[in-house]
Amino acid sequence: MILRCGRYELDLRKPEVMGIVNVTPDSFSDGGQFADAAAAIAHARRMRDEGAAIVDVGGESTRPGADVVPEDAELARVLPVIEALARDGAIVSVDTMKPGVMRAAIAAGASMVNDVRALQASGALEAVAASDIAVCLMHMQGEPHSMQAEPRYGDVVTEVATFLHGRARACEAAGIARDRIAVDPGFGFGKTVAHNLRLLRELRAIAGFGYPVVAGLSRKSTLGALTGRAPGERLPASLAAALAAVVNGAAIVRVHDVRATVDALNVWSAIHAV
Ligand code: 9MG
Repeated sequence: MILRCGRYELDLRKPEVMGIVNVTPDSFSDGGQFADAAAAIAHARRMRDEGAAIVDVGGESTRPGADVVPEDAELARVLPVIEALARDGAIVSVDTMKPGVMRAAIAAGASMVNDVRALQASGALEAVAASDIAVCLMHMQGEPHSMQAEPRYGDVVTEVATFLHGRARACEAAGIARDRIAVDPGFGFGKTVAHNLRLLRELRAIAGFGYPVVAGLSRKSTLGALTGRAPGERLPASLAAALAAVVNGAAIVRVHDVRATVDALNVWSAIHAV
């Protein structure tokens, strides 16, 4: 399977890693905007050296309770980072929900949009359709500030799969070719531990539609609930979750710890090489 990301083609016959680059004040704290950008660029370059195929640059946290960031502030955070990494020749994804940020990021060299709202904001679909870049459509129930209050589903797997399939079809109808689309069940976005575990166990129901599946479980609170560990101590749990996702059909895993994840996936790929 190939994912077309602008001038790049990502070969997904083997699972790949998307490295998380948060350019938010709590991430590279805090020598001011330039120092934050420089630290984020250095961090992303290290991730590429460690084997990340994609670096996902975000300037607004989607964690429950995180502050909403105005568009100009988000642009000031992410654009210098995207420009520098795109100049390096990296496949840069922009993690944003805002069509204005999508358009500016694409102009700055981003090759993918990662949208936790699956391009449902007014103008988002058009922003991506007007380009040749890839999109990751993620499922979220509710809004970031309240989504973990009381998530409810009739059948979580069917509802998430139906939503993602519908959004992918809407993208295709708007002119985004099938080989530019990836989908993501959105672990932790309006989901209990039980919902997340069921989605992970039955990920094939989503992979079966034929779009590459992105899975993001790295350091998430479900892993904290299962292990009792703080976020910085969740590497073993994150590796187990990434491997479980790949075994069940994920093509890309979105992670903080690139080197360890690449090692784990290389072992898995060697076992499964024909
Ligand atoms: C931005 N963001 C946070 N968690 C995520 C996940 O699981 N998937 C994607 N695509 N983006 C995420």
